[in-house]
Amino acid sequence: MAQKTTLQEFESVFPKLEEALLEHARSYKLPAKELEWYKRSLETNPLGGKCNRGMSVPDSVSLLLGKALSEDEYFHAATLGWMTELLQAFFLVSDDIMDSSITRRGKPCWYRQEGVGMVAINDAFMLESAIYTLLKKYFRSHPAYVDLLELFHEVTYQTEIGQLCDLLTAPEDTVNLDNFSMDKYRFIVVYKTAYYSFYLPVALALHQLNIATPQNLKQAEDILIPLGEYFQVQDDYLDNFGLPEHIGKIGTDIMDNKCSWLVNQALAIVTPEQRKILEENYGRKNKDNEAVIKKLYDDLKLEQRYQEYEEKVVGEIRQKIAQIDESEGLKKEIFEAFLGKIYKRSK
Ligand code: DMA
Ligand code: MG
Ligand code: MG
Ligand code: MG
Repeated sequence: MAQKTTLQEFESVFPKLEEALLEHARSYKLPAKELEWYKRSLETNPLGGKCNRGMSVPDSVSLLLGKALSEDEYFHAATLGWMTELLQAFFLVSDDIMDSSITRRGKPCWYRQEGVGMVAINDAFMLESAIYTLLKKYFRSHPAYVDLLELFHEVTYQTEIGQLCDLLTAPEDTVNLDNFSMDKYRFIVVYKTAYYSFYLPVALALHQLNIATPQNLKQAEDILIPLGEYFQVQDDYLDNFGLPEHIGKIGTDIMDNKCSWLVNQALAIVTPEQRKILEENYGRKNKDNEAVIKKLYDDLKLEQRYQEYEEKVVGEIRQKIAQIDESEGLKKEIFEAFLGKIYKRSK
């Protein structure tokens, strides 16, 4: 029988990885002050989240094996999970700068913390480097070492082209609603979110067990990418309709001129008068303009439209899961576990 990990068990692996990263920095004789800085970044940025992505690596490995993991199997799976969380930390530190965000996980964003500022850019790079330090230390002799390396590189690139498109579709000084479309939206969210959040953990689990094939990787991708798209629609919905106490962050999409799911839905149903309201208030760095858009979203009943979307897309994803051919080595429960964690989420 497979066994699900707990946040406590998963977090208990981190101190050993942190020590390995600090030891690696010490081997370069990094001075004490900078070592302390790196430690502070490592203890702030990868921690404090739900760890859904990271924990899904040991959970998937356990489901693939159909048994509870040995201590060594768990350690390696959790290490791959923490590498996913380090990748996420690297993206979030930089995303919060680029999105001018205020809070993350209920605290000020890293770049807004005491004395940090733009040093955060270098801290983001160092969080990315930490992935490869750990990969080398713990997987150098694993038969899938090169596959794991290439996977992290490819998924990083995919996330970066998604972020590029997200940013260039949301210029700070010019609002042009004609730049938005659901096709553009899909490109952005599939690349900026779905690959690293959903495909990566399952691909890592398959590689850890040396059972990845082009077939099962493709099967996993065909379900996990739509699942990741749904997850980012939820993120966009919660940016406006979620409670900061729940989501740990304050929404910025309206002021940031983002090609969000909500604005695309609004554009599909507005009257010419309402479109004018959008044109005159969207993407302005001003609370009053933002309030006008929030009111418009309420008038357009976007909350209800989101709930209809959610039921429809979840039905489609459940169907896809039911159709999986498990003879390629995958297990339906892997995908059911992901869906169960995000369905109707409020944080
Ligand atoms: C999320 O986009 C994508 C990455 C790569 C962090 P986002 O800016 O909507 O995320 P958040 O709402 O968490 O700032
Ligand atoms: Mg953001
Ligand atoms: Mg962003
Ligand atoms: Mg968001």
